[in-house]
Amino acid sequence: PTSTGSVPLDPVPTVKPDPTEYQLASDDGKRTLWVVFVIMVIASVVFSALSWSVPMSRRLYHVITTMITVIAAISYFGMATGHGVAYHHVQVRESHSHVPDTYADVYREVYWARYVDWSLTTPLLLLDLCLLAGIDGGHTIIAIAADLIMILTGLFAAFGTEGTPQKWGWYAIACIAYLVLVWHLAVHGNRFASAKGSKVSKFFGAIATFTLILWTAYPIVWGVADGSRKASVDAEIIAYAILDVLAKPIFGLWLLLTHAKMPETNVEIGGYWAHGLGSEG
Ligand code: RET
Repeated sequence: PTSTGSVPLDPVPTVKPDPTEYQLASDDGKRTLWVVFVIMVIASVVFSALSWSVPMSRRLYHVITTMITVIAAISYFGMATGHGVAYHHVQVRESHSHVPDTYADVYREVYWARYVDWSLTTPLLLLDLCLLAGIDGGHTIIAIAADLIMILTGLFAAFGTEGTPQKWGWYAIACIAYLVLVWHLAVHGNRFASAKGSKVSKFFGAIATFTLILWTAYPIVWGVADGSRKASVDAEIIAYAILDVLAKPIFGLWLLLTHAKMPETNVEIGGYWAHGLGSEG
């Protein structure tokens, strides 16, 4: 029987590592990456089409939300064509019944393109939510800063060396940053959204809850796949694919369609920023 686990720092294994093995995406994983690429392209086209009939003064959510799916499409194109992936050395312990444990030299595909995507798209998703609730600039910037710390330290965790404090240390720091973000969104979001009236407040409560549930699934998938390596690379690709489609195209569609029929959600920005030269409405 074999089991996987992290390598203890001490004692150093005396048994020679087994020959090199790889944990790679199969055709299922690669096909999934292509499917999500196509979904993100379609979502980008739909979101920009939805913005055509909307005057610039009410188009801010469309612009931000289209950027989110465009960035995701670019990232998925990269991953589907084999870019944005590194082979990270992960030693896997193999226990045997009568002989000492051996340590297989395993290299696993880690898609760092995700973190580039997330570092750009999660601040934009937060911006959508902060604008919806009407959260002030200071609290919005804190939430976005915590979000950036979460994604960057999550990237460091993904490339942390097993058996050292690196991996789970960075993961813990990322989780603390996530809690800061959740705190800002929940506490300040509800406070500001109530000031915008019961309609906006109810909608914000629903879409923010949807977001928090989805976002909390990411560190869980990470823990099972990148952290303890219990999930295959394919399973990881498929899990993130489902979450990404819900967190970007579905989230975006919900936001834009609700915005269209609920004028109270509009972001009150005056002057040139909102109205341009005035000719677009
Ligand atoms: C990591 C690992 C470290 C701990 C935490 C994480 C959280 C990631 C999140 C990602 C959200 C991504 C979204 C993508 C858009 O489609 C980096 C996985 C807390 C919350 C919403």
